[in-house]
Amino acid sequence: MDIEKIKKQFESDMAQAGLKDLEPIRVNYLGKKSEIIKGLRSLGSLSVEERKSRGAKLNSLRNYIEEALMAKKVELAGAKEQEKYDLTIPGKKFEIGHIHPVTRIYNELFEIAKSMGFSVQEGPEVESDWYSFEALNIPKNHPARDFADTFYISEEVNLRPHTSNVQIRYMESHKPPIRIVAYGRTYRRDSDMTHTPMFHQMEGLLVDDRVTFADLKGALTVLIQKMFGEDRKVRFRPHHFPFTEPSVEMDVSCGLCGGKGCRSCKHSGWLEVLGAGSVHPNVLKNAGIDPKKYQGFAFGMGIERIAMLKYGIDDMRLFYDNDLRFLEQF
Ligand code: 2NM
Repeated sequence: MDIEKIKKQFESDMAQAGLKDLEPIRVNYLGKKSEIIKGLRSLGSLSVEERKSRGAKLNSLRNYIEEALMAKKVELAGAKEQEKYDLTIPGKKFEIGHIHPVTRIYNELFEIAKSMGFSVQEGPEVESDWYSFEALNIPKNHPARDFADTFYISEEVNLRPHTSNVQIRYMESHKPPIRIVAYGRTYRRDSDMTHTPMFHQMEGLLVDDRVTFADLKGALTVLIQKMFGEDRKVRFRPHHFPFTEPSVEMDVSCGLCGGKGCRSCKHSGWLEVLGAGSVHPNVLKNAGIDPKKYQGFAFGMGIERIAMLKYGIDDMRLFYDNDLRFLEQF
């Protein structure tokens, strides 16, 4: 048996081999009946000298063939993989999540409120008639209590229509001075361009023993100018809420036209941002605080509404469609 001849023959077989040919080649050269294996088996019949030199040559050829087969297999399999994929196609963008615009507004408001000494509080979304209405000085015949406006679980239990329940509960369990903002989901039976049945609020409450309407105006001016920009003007218009007296609505000057009037501000130059007022004595009393000793101011705002003004969004329902083309813009 000529070892060099076997090697040459192997190399020429390998040169034309495809993936399917490798196993027959292996059997042919390294199988039980192959020259090499038979040669290795019959070493015992040789002299010690011959056995050493022939054994070494046969083993080295066997190793060479094994390695060559392995290398060829990797090479051919790799080529086959490449046929399956078009490596010139550009990579896909890796999509990562976004902070929802409502969460972004909340985070900004919380930071501002905390910097002004307010702590952030939350409370139940399913609430009793007392905390949603009665304690807030909202009379039984008030339109807000109508079945058409509020989601009722029963006559006594509702989905809170505002977060004011949190302020009442907080006043019950804490003595003044009180400085809190309440936040969370609220529910009203409304659905159009500017209302969704579930929406978010942040309400603030300050109670102490020498609180005036000037404190309300000063604090809310700081809050809104930090939120929208120091260059924006603010104004307060008289309003009515059952839980505050006197009550106001607060406007910020339109950022698009600078107050001159445009489509965005309905040609008034102003955008409504929140409602506020001095806490009604009945509300303080209902929450266990003596209205002769203490006064306070409170305010409330809709988060989606603030986000719409800040980002120029015209349809509130977009916040809850979960369309990534919308959400990705924030
Ligand atoms: C508003 C407007 C004015 C308000 C009042 C209270 C409480 F509980 F202290 F009485 N919380 N929030 C309030 C006052 C909310 O939203 C437009």
